[in-house]
Amino acid sequence: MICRAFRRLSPFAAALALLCACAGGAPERGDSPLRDYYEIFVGSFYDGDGDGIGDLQGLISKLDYLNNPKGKDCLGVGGIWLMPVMPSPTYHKYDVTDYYAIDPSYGTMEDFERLIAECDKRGIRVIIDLVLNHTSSRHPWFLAALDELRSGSERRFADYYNFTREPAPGYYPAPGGHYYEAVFWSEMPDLNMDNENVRAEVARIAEFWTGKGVAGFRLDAVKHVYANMQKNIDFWAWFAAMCAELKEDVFLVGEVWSDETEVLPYYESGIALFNFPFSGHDGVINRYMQSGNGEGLAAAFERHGNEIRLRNPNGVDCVFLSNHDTGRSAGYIVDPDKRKLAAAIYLLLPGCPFIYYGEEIGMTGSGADENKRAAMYWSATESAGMASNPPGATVTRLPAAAADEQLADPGSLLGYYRAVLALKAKHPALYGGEVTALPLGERGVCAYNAGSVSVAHNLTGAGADVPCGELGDSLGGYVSPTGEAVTLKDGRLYLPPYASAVLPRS
Ligand SMILES: [Ca+2]
Repeated sequence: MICRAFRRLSPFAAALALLCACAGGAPERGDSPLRDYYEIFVGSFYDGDGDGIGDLQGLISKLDYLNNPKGKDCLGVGGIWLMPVMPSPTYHKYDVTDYYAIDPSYGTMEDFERLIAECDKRGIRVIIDLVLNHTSSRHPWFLAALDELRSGSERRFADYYNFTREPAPGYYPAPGGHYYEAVFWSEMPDLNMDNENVRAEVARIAEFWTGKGVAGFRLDAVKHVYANMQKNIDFWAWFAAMCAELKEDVFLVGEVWSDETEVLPYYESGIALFNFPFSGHDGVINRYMQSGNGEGLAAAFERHGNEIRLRNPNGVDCVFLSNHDTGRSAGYIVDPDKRKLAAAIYLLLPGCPFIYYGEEIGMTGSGADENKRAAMYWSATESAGMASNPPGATVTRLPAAAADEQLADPGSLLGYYRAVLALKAKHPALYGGEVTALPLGERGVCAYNAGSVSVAHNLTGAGADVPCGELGDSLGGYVSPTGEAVTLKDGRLYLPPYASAVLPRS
């Protein structure tokens, strides 16, 4: 198993190794597929044409907020993940009716091409959501399949899906005494990936979008393609190898919404995985942060990284606090200083962190999914461009200040995100480093080495004074929620409450 994993390096890791070899050192962020990503629900982000639904034109007009060539008044991310943009009957679009088009409410393919070009100018890579486990029940393939079953004609599209003659859990009635598999919902019939024609369709879809200039894909429902884990891993290994042929440094990140024992094996496929076990209210980051156990957190980082590398030496950890299914962290982290600390903790962790839109300004949203996908709160005074909430959204507690106000305030949560990302950009080794915990004899301090740099966070509300021997002997920058300075003097590092520091190692 492990031998096979070593042969099967992730495609972008192979490209990264090449970059390192050419440059003779750590890769610059400008070339590396490893970067900070920002997850966007297009329908709630920014409305460019005034119909209340966010769209691609609107997103383009807000790209300078995400990153701009001058680095002025922007968050400073290097990549975006667009939740599904293909035509779909639902507001969330996780059930596709056409894999080769843009949903009309979001715009046109020309808008998408312009988005890619505008992102290129800003050094932003675009990955899009790819929903391959199932289609919409209104997809022409499924409609044709039902026709075939109804008429008893030769099966072509009926073999694109999983039809049986016996009822079973997760199966729904179809014509001619058949039942079809739909794991999530009756309107999301599961595709039959054992059918070579379906795999050929999948390959064509990947080729189409990489041809449009996307940097890669966020892969939906990774563990649901087959009921068997090994068959899933083999499928995604096939998919990753196929995509690497299309684009050498393609970035693929999969959703396995589960605990560590189920997430980690998928690294053998070569794709990156979202770090669900570290996310959310009950996740590793929040639990250790709330209990002030910095040493425990550093040990957890080291252990998780080691577990990933056992499956794939170049596996990439995609850590996050929240996503469109889980509710943002401001809903469970109340203390404003701890919100800032949480930001520093996940953004400075090696790999590719993902920021869910609105997380950076402290938006919340809980309960129904629609609440978690509410309109981005751009301004309290300027309503132009702000989208309507998705139909069905009920309660949305907005942050104390809107994005425009926070952009002008370095002391805001957004100001802190910008400072952390700017600090990280100065130390590109942080994107690819291997975490080694550095216990300093102070329980509240999370300290680790990541290649040629070290990171130290103070998880407590009291200042921490620690020996810096193992960390490094110079200060590469810091962030501090209280504004009090981090200092390094006479071999001791002083970290104010909830502050974080980066130290290059000579
Ligand atoms: Ca619109």
